[in-house]
Amino acid sequence: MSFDDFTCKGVQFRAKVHSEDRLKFVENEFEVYDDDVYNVTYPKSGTNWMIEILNLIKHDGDPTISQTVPIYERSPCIEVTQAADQVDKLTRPRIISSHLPYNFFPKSFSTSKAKIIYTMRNPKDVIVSFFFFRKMYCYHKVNGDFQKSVDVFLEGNGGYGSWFNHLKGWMQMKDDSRFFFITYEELLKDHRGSVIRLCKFLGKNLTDAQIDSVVKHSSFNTMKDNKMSNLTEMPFDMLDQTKGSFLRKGVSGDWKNYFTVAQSEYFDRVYREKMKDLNMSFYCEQE
Ligand code: PPS
Repeated sequence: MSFDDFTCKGVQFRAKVHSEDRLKFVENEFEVYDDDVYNVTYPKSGTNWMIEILNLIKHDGDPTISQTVPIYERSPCIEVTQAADQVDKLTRPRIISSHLPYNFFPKSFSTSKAKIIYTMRNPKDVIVSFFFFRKMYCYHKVNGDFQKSVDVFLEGNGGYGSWFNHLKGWMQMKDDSRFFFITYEELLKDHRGSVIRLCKFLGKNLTDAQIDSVVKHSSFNTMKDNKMSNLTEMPFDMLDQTKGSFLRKGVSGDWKNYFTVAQSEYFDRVYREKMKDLNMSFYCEQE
């Protein structure tokens, strides 16, 4: 735990970007609109990729907004203190991101018709992505080697708490018609098919050409070249671009390059134990 972390309902948050007041406001007072779309993820699971896709779908494949408005303003994180104004300025239908666990989400969602898209990623790749992100993220430097990243993850001591609790919490919504579940690995394997499924869920009828445009402008290389999407415009004292790239590799299975056999076997044992009560299997487990 770093000096500026705090705990709320047993989950760790960062004082630089979170506050108890904002968390309480979001949970108890934030007004969810029926046409809202929530992009929910555990961090490093494809949040920004989904922001890009959803905004392109909203604008029928037109990339103008993607090329002119920073990605964190297009779909700000509802719980981030500094993003409160940006959330208030969103045009409808609002596309709002969140890493919040299920039991922190706005209570007014329960009686709304709003939609939630939950993206899951192979947790071993989440750990690798985090490991490299922490090197450039100045607000929360975790000193330590890769083993430390694995330990923090498995103990649930990082920001937003336990990955396992996050997934299990949100899976309570799996049979709700307002809930769409997808994995990062499915997006990678069938980008276009995933966009079509998302359009169907959102009730958007796009032409083939418009779908092609969504896919093209949300591809890894296009996003990496787009300064409105690659986070190079973030303040340097927050994201040190000399220490890495936010759009780092964008692949699945990169964990094989960093986990030792022993780390992987240990991870698998803990994973099986922690997931046994969920009784579900996930596509990304095969990657
Ligand atoms: S954050 O900080 O929690 O909001 O990060 P998040 O956006 O959830 O995850 C960052 C990882 O997503 C990858 N990414 C992509 N992969 C494939 N295609 C596209 N278009 C794409 N956009 C972002 C990004 O590269 C990070 O993964 P790694 O493994 O570090 O490359």
